[in-house]
Amino acid sequence: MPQASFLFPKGFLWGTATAAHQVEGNNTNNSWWNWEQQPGRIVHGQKSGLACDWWGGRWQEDMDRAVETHQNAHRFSVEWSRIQPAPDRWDESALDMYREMLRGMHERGIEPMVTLHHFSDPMWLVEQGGWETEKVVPLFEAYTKKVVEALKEYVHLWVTINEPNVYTYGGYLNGGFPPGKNDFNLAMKVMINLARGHAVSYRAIHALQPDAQVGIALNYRSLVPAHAWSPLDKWAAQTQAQLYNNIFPGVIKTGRFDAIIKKMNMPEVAGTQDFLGINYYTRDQVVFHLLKPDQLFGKRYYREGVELSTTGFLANEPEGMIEALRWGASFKVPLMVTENGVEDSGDKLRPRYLIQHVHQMWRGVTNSFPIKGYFYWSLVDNFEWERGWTQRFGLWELEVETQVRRKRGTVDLYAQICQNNGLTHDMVSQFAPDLTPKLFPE
Ligand code: IFM
Repeated sequence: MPQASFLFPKGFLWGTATAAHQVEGNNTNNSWWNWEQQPGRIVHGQKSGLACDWWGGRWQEDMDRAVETHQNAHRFSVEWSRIQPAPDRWDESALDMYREMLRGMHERGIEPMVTLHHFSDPMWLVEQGGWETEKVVPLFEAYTKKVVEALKEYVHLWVTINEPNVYTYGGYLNGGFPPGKNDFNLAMKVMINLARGHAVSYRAIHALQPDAQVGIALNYRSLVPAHAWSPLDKWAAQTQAQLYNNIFPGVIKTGRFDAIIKKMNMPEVAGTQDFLGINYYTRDQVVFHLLKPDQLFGKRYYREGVELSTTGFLANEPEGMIEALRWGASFKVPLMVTENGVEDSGDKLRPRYLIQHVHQMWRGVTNSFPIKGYFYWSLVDNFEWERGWTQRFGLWELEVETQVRRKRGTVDLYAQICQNNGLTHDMVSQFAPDLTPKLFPE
């Protein structure tokens, strides 16, 4: 059926996502900049440096790229350490800069989605214990109020906290993120404070802007038992899913914090999401591993024979996308795919990956899952945390030293998807012909 296409509902948001520390450059006053200065923390000792130089103004040319390719939305984050450089000081000029960026997006017809916390913390907060103590909660509330008062004129969609699970386990279990600790009990304390922080932030936003839509962006990992016949692998996969995927959206829906070996009631955080943002990238096989609490009692690996990204960081597992959306739909709020993408410097896998994931998302729409938008990660190559510049997620390639951008082939595909509000037979035959018989069987 060559004329068939996979179309999305009218008003669907198609955009890309970025984060302040990864694109702005010279964020010298936060936990990640500090981490980058420590030997051995980042692959090859790489540093964020100028990043994509958005703070120097290059956000404008990148937003031109976004709009020229028919994107109608962009998700980005604001940097707490810029807005509040010291506990007793707000920097109005930083807020002015974000207002300018937001105006620039609106002028281009791009709907912004703003994330308040995307991994980086001000150093003054780190020095007070960061998210390890409950003191952070009113501080995050005050920061939220300051930002929302300044930006609400331009913003309707807010993400309070990006990937609270990755932040917690990266910083407090596997140690790749600052502060590089390995302590399950402390990790749970941090997750609980993140939930409290989210809830006060949610309420502060609504008090200032009653019609705002507020959610989190959760990193959803598809976790399947390595051996379907093994009850232990099944248990390990379920345990990991509970600890990794379910705790956070669960507690902010029901008020019940359930980390299996640490449970508590938190009624004050219940019912604090208007939408659920899902960051979906990949799927793991899980094999039981009792002596590895730091790996959440399961060893994870990619299925044999699966297509891998350039550095082997991600496996192309599009079926995990519909699984993530089905899971998301169980929370009974609208869904946004707040991130999805692949590191692929040669742009070999990206077109297939994009087509297959958008196709799975369309299956979600036809299942009546309330999916409202899709944000490809990312617009341009940017600083990929502890993996530095070794992983290239951008639609545009970035030459870091010169700041030159080069368009990758997938740009034209994504532009067509955004313009047509979906995938067509022609796009698939042009960009991933081997998928045509699978997606469009005769
Ligand atoms: O770059 C990150 C982003 O900051 C959070 N989600 C995953 C992306 C790719 O690793």
